[in-house]
Amino acid sequence: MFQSILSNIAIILLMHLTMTFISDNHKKIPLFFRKVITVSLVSCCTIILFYLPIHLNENFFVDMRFIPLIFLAYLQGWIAIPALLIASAWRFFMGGAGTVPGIVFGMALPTIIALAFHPRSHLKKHYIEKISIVLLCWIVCDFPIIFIVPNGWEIFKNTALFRVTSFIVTAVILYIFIMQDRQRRFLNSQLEKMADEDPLTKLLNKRKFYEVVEEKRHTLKPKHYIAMLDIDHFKKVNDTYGHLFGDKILVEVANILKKYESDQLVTGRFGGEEFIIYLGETNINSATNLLENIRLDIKHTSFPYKEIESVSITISTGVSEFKDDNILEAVYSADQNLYKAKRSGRDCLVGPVQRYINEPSRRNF
Ligand code: GH3
Ligand code: MG
Repeated sequence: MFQSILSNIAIILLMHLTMTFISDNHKKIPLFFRKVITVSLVSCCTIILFYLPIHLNENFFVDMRFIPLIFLAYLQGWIAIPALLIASAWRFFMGGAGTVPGIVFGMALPTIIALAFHPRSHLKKHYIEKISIVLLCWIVCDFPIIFIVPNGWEIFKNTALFRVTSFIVTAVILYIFIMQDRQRRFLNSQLEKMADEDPLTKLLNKRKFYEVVEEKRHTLKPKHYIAMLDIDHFKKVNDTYGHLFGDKILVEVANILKKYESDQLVTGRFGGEEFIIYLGETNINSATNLLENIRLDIKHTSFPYKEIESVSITISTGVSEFKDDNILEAVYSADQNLYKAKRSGRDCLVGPVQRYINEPSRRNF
């Protein structure tokens, strides 16, 4: 009997390991296929359990078939229904004396109970409630033995403690594994974010920006441009209004840049008050027009300071085109053009065709 229980647990944990692998690779698998794989895994696991019976006496055997189904129903909701239908159909075609009770009490009712509790599954510390669900499922599954099987009360009485213990121990182990896994995935995603994102503006940092651009430049529009944007006289903003207000402006500027993000426009924080943009465009004119829109958008945005004053800033932009060369060379050329923009009075854009635009800013620092 112990061997059978352990083999049931092993199959359930194998299912969990496979699910973990799918979740770890969720970015590579489209959502629809992930759902299909989940349903297939849970129904397969349930079906395999039919073939690993736990004998309660010579003629009567059970298994832990409802565990995969109730976990799926409790944690993921309605997706458990197709898994239940597949497993039920399989059990039906297997035939035998216990077919209907095996489907109704062994799988369908426990799955419905778990589904009813699904909206509460996000409540983390309600352990008593979670154990009660397993207990309730066990009662629904095993109680009918008393009435259906000859000598049922004796069988139920002799096996109740052993059955309930095995269900609860299996459910607790599985739940701990699932929660630990979720925690690990959450921490991994946080780490990934921290490694890729600038913590203040939430734009891509320099390293991730280069990585994304290297991927994009081989797939997108025929021409590729890099723009460096630098806030004019930002030191004076800090000196006048304080660094915290300076930070607020950096965040707001980043939010303006994010509005323009698309498949062919990637933004990042280069460092300090410098931002970097990649554009996949058809020609320099469309790239320049877009960058000019961004420059004017920032220029015409007011940043309220303590509700008593409205501060405006300007930016200077340097643009370069990059072809098959190293991205760092394109960044270098854009930076050179940015210095030209600064030297020619700021609040303007300098590109590969030496286009200068200069307008009086609302407030000059
Ligand atoms: P220019 O028009 O020539 O670019 O003048 P500038 O004052 O903007 O340039 P400068 O290089 O002299 O000064 C940049 C300032 O940006 C100095 C620094 O305090 C500020 N800065 C850099 N990073 C941050 C930041 O994360 N937060 C804040 N508040 N200020 C920053
Ligand atoms: Mg500056």
